[in-house]
Amino acid sequence: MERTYLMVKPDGVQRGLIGDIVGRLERKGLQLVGAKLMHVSLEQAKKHYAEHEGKDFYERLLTFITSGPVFAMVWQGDDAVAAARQLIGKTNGLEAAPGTIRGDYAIHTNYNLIHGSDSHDNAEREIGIFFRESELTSYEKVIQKWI
Ligand code: RTP
Ligand code: MG
Repeated sequence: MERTYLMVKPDGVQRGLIGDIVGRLERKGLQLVGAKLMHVSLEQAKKHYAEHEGKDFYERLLTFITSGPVFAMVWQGDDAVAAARQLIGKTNGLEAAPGTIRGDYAIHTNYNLIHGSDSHDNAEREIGIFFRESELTSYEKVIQKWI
C-alpha cells in the first residue's frame, strides 16, 4: 500500500473539473484518505516546487499555483504513485494520451489541471507540506480485495 499527493490546480478548480477528476481516481480503484479546498501559500509553493528552482518557468509556476484555490488530496492504494501518474498523463496536454486527464482536458503545459507526485519519497514529502497526519483518515475499504 502506497500514498500519493494529488492536487487539482487552480485551472481545474476554475473549470469545475474537481468532481470528474475525483471520479476517475475512485473508479481506478484508488482510495481517498484526505482532501481539502485551500489556497497554497508562497512558502508551501516554494517547498513543493523546490526541484524546479532556477528553471525559466519557476516564477510562473509559483504565481500560477498560488493564484486561486486548489483541491489538495491524498490517495492510497497499491502502486498509488504510478497508478495516478498513468491516469494524469504526460505533462504537456498535447502529448498526453486521450483517456488521461490531461489528454482529455488540457492543451498546454502550464495549464495542465492536476499535480501528481512522481515518486514514493516525493509523495511523502509533499503530503507533509500540505497535510497534518491528523487530517488523514484511515479506514478499511471492503471493496479493496476486488481491485
Ligand atoms: P506535476 O509535477 O505538476 O504533476 O507535473 P509533471 O510532473 O508532469 O511535470 P514537472 O516536470 O514536475 O513540472 C511541474 C509543472 O511545471 C510546469 N512546467 N512548465 N517548460 C515549461 O514551461 C514547463 N515545464 C513544466 C507544468 O505545469 C508542470 O506540471
Ligand atoms: Mg512533477
